[in-house]
Amino acid sequence: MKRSDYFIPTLKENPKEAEIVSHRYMLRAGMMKQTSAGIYAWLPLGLKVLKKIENIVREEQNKAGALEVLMPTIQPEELWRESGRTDAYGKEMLRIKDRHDRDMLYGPTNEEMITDIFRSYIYSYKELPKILYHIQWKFRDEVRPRFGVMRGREFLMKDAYSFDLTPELAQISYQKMLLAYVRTFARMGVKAIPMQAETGPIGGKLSHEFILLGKNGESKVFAHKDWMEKDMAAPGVSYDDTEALQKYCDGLTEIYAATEDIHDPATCSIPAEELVETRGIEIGHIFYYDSKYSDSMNSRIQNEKGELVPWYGGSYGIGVSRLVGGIIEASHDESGIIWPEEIAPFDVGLINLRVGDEACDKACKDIYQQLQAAGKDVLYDDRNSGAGEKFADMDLIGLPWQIVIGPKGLKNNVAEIKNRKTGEKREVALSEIVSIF
Ligand code: P5A
Repeated sequence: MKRSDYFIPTLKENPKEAEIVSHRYMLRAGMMKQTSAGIYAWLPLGLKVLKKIENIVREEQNKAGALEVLMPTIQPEELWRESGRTDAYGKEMLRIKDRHDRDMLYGPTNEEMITDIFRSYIYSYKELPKILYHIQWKFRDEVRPRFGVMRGREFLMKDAYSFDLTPELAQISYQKMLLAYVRTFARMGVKAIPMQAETGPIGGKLSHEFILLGKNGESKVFAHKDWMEKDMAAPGVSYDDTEALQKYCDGLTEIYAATEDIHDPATCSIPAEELVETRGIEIGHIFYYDSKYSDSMNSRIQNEKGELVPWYGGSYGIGVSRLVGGIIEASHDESGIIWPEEIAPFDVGLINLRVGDEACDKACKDIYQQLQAAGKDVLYDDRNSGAGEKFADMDLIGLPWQIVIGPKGLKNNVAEIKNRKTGEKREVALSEIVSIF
């Protein structure tokens, strides 16, 4: 993509309303624009990152055996009357009346709707287990939307729902999602710790929050001091091997963190001297809610004996839009964002230091075309502006690699290559550039 054809409205000044670094950088890098408090329009660069995150979430859900559906954002309130949750979200729930005066709402979550879908079609234990998920916008009229996409009113969530015949089988679905989450976040280049948590308005018996540790986190947490070194992704464990899955989940307790509210660090399974206090951002939350929605919404299935029995379920959320901000919180420096490779909006940035100079233009065009032919997504800064501005913009946008082409280097047939994360720069012969990436 040529920068001159693209749309990245970068800002030089720090926007006043942005209190934390991710919000500042998202606005300054022209990734999104606020349209109402806590509601954002995603601009091309921001949308690219959002889609990359969404796709990793989707691929890992599919690998764990979850099936994708797409439910609407607008729901009939009737379903919530059945579950008895009409008031569970209080003023956070945005209620709407349609032209026939029917009570509708913009969904803050989808337990009721998925239960209604399930009970309409699935009657026998033979069709279980099932995990259904979707990636859809939610609305919660937060009292204090803040920190940009981190606490929005409209936000993108991946929410999955599991259905099993017994509580024991439901545990396996829960464990599958737990492992899928660890793998999902590892692919995004961030480490999130599963931490036992309260179930809140979702209800139920067991829940884990996935906490991305960082100094701007909303809640205070305690984690094992070696949390960064502990490998959690469990490469050998298969989703079909229930024994290995169980063992894996049991093993995780050694790095569980605890929040101030829920666990007194003194009661945590980790000895006090091995705990460190830090802050965290909740990027995912999983719940086991037993037969709560099966019972309240009168949804029954047949067991092996032909009896009508409840099913046991859980729900599993990931804050997809929150992750964009969360990852920036975890990966940035004073010049801007440092995207982990898998979610970077482009693979490489190409800077032409002297637009209009025949040799520079030609070398850039050649490298741009060669990289594209090799399947790389390149952002080519071909604007006729100063070198300082181009460097600053490229650092702010945070692509993993930069290639800089200028008249000096071209005399020796070389370009400068910079790694955004390490800052390391080196000269590379023009003919070798493509083979590096
Ligand atoms: C789990 C899936 C649920 O709603 N029902 C379906 C369950 N859980 S949750 O913890 O309330 O939300 C799941 C994740 O969504 C993100 N999130 C938000 N992101 C941005 N702005 C918000 N206002 C917001 N509220 C929740 C979080 O990442 C949370 O873990």
